Amino acid sequence: MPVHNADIAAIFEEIADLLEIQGANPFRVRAYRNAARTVGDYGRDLAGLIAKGQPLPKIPGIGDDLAGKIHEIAATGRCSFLERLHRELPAAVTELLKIPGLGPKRVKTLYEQLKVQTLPELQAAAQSGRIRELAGFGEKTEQHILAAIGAQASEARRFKRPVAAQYAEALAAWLAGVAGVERVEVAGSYRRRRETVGDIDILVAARSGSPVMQRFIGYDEVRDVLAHGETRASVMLKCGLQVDLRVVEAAAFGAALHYFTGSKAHNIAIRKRAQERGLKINEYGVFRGENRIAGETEDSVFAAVGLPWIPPELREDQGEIEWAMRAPLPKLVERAELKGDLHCHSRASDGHASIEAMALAAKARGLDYLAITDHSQRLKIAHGLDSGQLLRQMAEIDRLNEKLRGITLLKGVEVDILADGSLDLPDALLGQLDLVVGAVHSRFDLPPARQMKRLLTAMDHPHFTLLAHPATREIDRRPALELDWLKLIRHARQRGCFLELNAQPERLDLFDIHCRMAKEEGVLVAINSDAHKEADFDCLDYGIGQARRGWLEAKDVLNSRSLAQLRPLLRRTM
Ligand code: DGT
Ligand code: CA
Ligand code: CA
Repeated sequence: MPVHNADIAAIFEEIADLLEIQGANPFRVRAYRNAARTVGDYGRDLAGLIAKGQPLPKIPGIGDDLAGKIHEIAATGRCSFLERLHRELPAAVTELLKIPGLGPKRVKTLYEQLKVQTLPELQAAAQSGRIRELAGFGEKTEQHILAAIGAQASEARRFKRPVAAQYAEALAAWLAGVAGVERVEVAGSYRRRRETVGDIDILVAARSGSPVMQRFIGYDEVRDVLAHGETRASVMLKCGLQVDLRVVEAAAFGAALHYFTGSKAHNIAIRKRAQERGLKINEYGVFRGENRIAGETEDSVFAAVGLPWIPPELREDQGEIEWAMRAPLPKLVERAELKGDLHCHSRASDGHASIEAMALAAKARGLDYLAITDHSQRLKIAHGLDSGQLLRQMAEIDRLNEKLRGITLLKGVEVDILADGSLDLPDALLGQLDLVVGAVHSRFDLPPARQMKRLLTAMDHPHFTLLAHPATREIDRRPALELDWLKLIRHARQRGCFLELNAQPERLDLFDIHCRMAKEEGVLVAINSDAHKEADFDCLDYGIGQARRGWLEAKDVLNSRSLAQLRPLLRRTM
């Protein structure tokens, strides 16, 4: 079995989790987490290089010790250090980490104080009310745990966008090359740009006799063929992702694309409209009696039921059909409309590149401005900057701005919002920056009312500009804060602050519904990469997908403004 970078990354991530449960030094834990990310995102196949006898390239954050482990994993598929950790801890403990809201710290407490090692033991402990007694847990957490165990049992695993994209795009490109194939489109939740997908749905238009079905089930990454007929098949890939394929004739492609794009709720609402007009609609077309009156394009399908084409991101039966009947649909924001990025890190805190390198990477991706927002001092684990370091960085940015052409750097900081809502750097200093990005990185467990107060107090600060990743959720890892969103958004408007849509694919925070709420309340959203290295600017595209699901247009997006338009918006007047 070949070892992929993702396999190495998964081993490092597991080591970090187990070390944290053991209470190891946080810097050591962080080193493994960073290494997991770096290796996972690394473009070239490391095991392949090693197999060819080539030396490992110099990778930031990968020292001799980690390089040695990469060699071992590449050669054997195993890591003796991880195996040692496994011997020191019961195997099932890592299962507990899969419950959203249970990080290594809490798992450690559960394991040490309640001897909880498995999911059934966790469920029993929650049901008998023993978990709420533990320091830092409470009744709410206990209920969350029970709900999460229930949800996990009922819902199969979902995949985040980068993994889904990697497999879907490669497979679609491969199918496009098969003889007789006229069109290929990835449909389903992937096309609707949901933040995670349950499976991949691929639609192909092919001439009769095309070997596309055979080629699909023979694809290199296929582990099992789950079902296989003339026009449809389902396979399980080696990575655990299921792919459904439908093959149709070109004359039905639009109808099939609409049907398999979904969502199911949207489809049902459209079918009802068709029935009201005496029409029948299915994946083969729109029919009046026996006559197919539409089906070759999606446009024709919508037109047959009296609607304009609706972008896939809106097809959730969340009012898009009613809206389209009354008024033009929003012209959803596109990646090319972003003029800058207001949140990124450099080597000065936990980023991997110099400020100049980040600036050049942003420029190469068509951005006109970039705010450098390294962490503040409280976040020691990310080497947060103190006042002196930030002042020196501001001087460095001035020097770079004189030299750089075609991109302007803005001086910022990602300042920690402390538990009482105060900010982690002195006012006088924050006032000298172009923008202050505030973020919660600790005390996710505060009671909801105190958490709200914390955020509102932070926004009251005269220099506060932008609330980063407002819900603080990480998909599969940390649940969203329980916030009164309308109140938060209205407070932002009143204070002249903005909300971030963090484009990191494991965050995608704001949620789509809160983007839409911000738009309705007139609060601009900044779609930011939170880049920690040059390649991370490509994440902006995930943010665009989420923004489009939230009905955002360029006018609703702070960083679609030119630098000249942006500057006065960043200057707080209240
Ligand atoms: P996922 O895979 O859970 O992320 O979500 P989807 O939306 O990709 O769902 P999936 O893969 O089960 O089905 C793909 C599309 O096929 C779905 O969005 C709409 C359509 N579809 C599936 N089942 C039904 C159904 O029972 N009725 C209708 N009208 N459409 C359906
Ligand atoms: Ca799907
Ligand atoms: Ca499917």
